[in-house]
Amino acid sequence: MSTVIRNGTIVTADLSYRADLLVEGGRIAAIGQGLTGDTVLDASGCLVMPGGIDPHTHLEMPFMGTYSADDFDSGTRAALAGGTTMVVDFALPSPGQGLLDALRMWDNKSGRAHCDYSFHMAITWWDQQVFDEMQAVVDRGITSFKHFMAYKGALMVNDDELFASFRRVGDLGGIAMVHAENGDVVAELSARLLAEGNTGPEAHAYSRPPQVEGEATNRAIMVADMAGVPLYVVHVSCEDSHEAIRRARSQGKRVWGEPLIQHLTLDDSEYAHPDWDHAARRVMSPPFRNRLHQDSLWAGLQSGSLSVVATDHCAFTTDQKRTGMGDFTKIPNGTGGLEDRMPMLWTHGVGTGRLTPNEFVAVTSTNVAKILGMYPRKGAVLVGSDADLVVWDPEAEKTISAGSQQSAIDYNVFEGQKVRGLPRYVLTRGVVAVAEGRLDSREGHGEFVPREPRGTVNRALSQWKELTAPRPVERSGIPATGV
Ligand code: DUC
Ligand code: ZN
Ligand code: ZN
Ligand code: ZN
Repeated sequence: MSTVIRNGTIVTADLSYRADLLVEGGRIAAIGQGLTGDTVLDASGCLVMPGGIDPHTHLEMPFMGTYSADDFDSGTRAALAGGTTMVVDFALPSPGQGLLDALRMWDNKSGRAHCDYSFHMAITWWDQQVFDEMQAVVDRGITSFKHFMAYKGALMVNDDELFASFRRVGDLGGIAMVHAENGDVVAELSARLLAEGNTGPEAHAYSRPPQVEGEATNRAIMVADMAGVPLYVVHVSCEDSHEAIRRARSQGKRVWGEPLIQHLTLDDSEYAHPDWDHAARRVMSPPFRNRLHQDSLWAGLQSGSLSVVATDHCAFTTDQKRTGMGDFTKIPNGTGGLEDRMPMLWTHGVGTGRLTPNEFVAVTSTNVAKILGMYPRKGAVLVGSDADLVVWDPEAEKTISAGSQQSAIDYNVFEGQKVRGLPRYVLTRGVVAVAEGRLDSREGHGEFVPREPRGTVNRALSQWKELTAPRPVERSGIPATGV
């Protein structure tokens, strides 16, 4: 069984050119002119791109007393429907739970996936067992480790744990990831706001100003530099953290920033909405910011100081959100976006001239695959790469609505938004999952994608620092200590 995609323009992170594409055995078998195959997909007027990779999802995750409502079934259906052919989800041990135990839970849940997937491992507590199990996690092909600097009393790790874990990740050749918000300050501001009678969803945003994110991002960068580990900062929402990332990158540090489609296109006026449900449905951490911060994020994508666009898809129903009525700190944090990331970024990025189609491919797919160690199996249109492809119709339009979405929740934060640019066909390892814009995918088709460690060469720590690392000095009576 072979498939030919004919009459399209192939668009990669580097190039755009007219060619047909032959898919066989789940992979790209040939790229050229006049190719033939058993099935022909017509890509006239369309762009043939690597399928999107969402580097940041939370499917069926236990969180804030409940579970995120989209699982690997509805979540990966949503992904495919929107042109995303792979998700990287977070295996999240509850504090005290072993990493491999958590991984078994995620292995079970992910059996329902309609598209390929990988995992990051979260480090939510620290002891010798965690240290030891990290090796086995890397051996499984999970090479990125996420740390929460917020959610005090639950998932948050302190600086000593952060430093110890970062060093371990660096030694294993992996990359460290952070949710960068100062959890101590957030807890303090939240308590004060509640005491003053600010119980509504808008107080969630007041409790997490840009400064808490800028401070934590800068701290994580410095700790990563001292630990000698590359750093990936998830959901960069504001200039304060973007500025820290820009500076680090200009110093040669291996630091990447990931804005979300929500922060790029929605702003903090959502929390002033008179309808409690409307505002609570948009409660996520970090919260939406004002337009100046949005401009900073777009500028980062344009200049390359920010590397990828994700969703942090962590969807909760209105009923779940309502458990936080009367106390904003109990509103489950999270929003959806998996189905909408690609069309929204195309509409607001390429459609406005902020991004070229090639840059769109880079930030939605290729850069993700490169940073996370799965390029060119994923994120590429090359002979031998997995045939995870989207045939993109730049003229197709729709209005986003919860009524027609794959996600299991009862609303959509982008409700009513018109998008221009949608998938006509989506292929997951060669199998057509969307045809003529209609989803027809199979539960259980998705496979786990192991990823390569980066190795210990491209560390955040600059080479000159390693070469000139201070040696212990022997002086009489003073014990020698190294750095
Ligand atoms: N932020 C959210 O909004 N939800 C899930 C976890 C997170 O960090
Ligand atoms: Zn987070
Ligand atoms: Zn509303
Ligand atoms: Zn997240």
